[in-house]
Amino acid sequence: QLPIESIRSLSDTHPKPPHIRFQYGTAGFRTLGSTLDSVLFRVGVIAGLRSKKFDGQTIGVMVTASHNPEQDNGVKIVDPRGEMLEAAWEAHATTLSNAPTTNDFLEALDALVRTTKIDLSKPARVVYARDTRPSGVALVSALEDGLSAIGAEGRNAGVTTTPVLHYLVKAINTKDTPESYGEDSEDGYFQKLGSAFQSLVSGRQPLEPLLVDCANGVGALAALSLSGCLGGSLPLILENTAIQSPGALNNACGADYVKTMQRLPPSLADRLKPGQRACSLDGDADRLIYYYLDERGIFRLLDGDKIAALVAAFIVDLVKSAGLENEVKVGVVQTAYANGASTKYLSGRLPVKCVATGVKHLHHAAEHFNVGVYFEANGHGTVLFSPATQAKLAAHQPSTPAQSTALNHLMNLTRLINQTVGDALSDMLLVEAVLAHRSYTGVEWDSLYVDLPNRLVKVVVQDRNAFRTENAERRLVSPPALQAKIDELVRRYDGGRSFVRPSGTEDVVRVYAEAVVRSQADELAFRVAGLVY
Ligand code: 16G
Ligand code: ZN
Repeated sequence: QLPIESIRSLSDTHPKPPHIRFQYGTAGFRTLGSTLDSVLFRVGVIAGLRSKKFDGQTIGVMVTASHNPEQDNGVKIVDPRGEMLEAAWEAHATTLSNAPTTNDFLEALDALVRTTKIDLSKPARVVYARDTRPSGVALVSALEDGLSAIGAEGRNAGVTTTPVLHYLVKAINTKDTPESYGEDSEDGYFQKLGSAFQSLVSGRQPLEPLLVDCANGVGALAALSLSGCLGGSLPLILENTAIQSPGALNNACGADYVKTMQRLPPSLADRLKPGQRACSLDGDADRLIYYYLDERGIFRLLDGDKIAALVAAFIVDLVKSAGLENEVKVGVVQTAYANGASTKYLSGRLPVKCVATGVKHLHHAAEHFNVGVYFEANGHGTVLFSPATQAKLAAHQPSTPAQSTALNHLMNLTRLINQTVGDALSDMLLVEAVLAHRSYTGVEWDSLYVDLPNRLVKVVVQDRNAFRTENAERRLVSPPALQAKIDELVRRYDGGRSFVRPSGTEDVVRVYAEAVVRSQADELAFRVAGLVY
């Protein structure tokens, strides 16, 4: 039986605001922080039920709105293996969050318990965390009310990054098993990353200091803890660490700013010396974008596509050096936003798959490779080593010292890389390890291929749901005839490519265009936008 009375009395203190429709989208619930109280309460109850469904395994809840402005907030649920919530439950979460009254909520809960056959006598455990947003404090206490309403045992992981929370979920659920993922604490995680990194770079030329733009968010705290676990192997210069300054979060800084504006955060202007590497995290430290200034002081972007190219080529080489090239196949997953030049570079070397936008699509596609490298152009991504591949690495008998070294590096990569979800800080160490091995500066990394100029514009339309896509969002099926007009335009541009898709996080339609020449990419984007409008 559901604890109806305890849910009822607590739910009444977290009423759903009328006239707002919530949706569990690509990145969970996300909107103005001040409207989310009832959602957090209900997510607490849902997470408790989800845990019961998994026989008391721990479920995660992360309170964050990532790169969004400071006044926004959001929440997402993490499944027992540290992965994003299963799609069917996204729909349940949406339904439950929109029940107008406590009675409706109770009825919907009852229906959920029956249709998904939840055994209510099972225990429930939930670990939760938040980013540095001021609205997070009250939202966490609404979440805690939800947990106590359903009788779930809560563990507060405090203020930390999204990927740390994902890690914790997996570490807690594998604790004391042969698959143990590591110590279930933030410190345990950073120690694990730090020791894997130090093994990977030992004996190499020491790395030049790296400038890290922390977006004035939780990444500042995490990067500080991490740097304490690197044993001086990588000096970090932390910038934009003002987590207490109202309005500073993600404001004119951070990975999303750098990628969309294609420019340096103004706060770094006097900080970055030509040739020096820098990177930006986003507000919950799951996105990473690199950049540098060339010798003329011109800003050069090294985005998720460049990270994928750098990392995939490195892993392919290690696999070959370890004598495993016939047994371990490396593949790459991208989205339509991947720069055409990156797709060309990669597909000449290994299998490349294109999927719809959103981490869960990339993650699932990457699971089909022995080693799946996935990065969105915006800097979200990681590398997955399949369980069979990890077993193969562990069992492989190298026949030369060179094979043994390469094998060791691969094993350290499996420890360095967060297998649950992309982590800006783990990805940063991965990039730095590869640069150290290749003796690359930003310039050499950048020259793997030359980005095609591109432009992203958003268009406010009457109804973005009228825009439906196929072929991994690369073509529109509706509105009718629009795709034919886009094709007709694209044909007129040298190296032209353009596509239109509805945003999953904002009430807009996005238009992407690229071409061989900057002015042509801009023109194509604006002309396609004109067709959409
Ligand atoms: C969300 C997704 C991100 C995607 C972005 C696209 C997750 C955790 N995050 O932030 O991967 O790139 O949405 O936004 O899946 P859009 O649909 O508004 O273009
Ligand atoms: Zn993020």
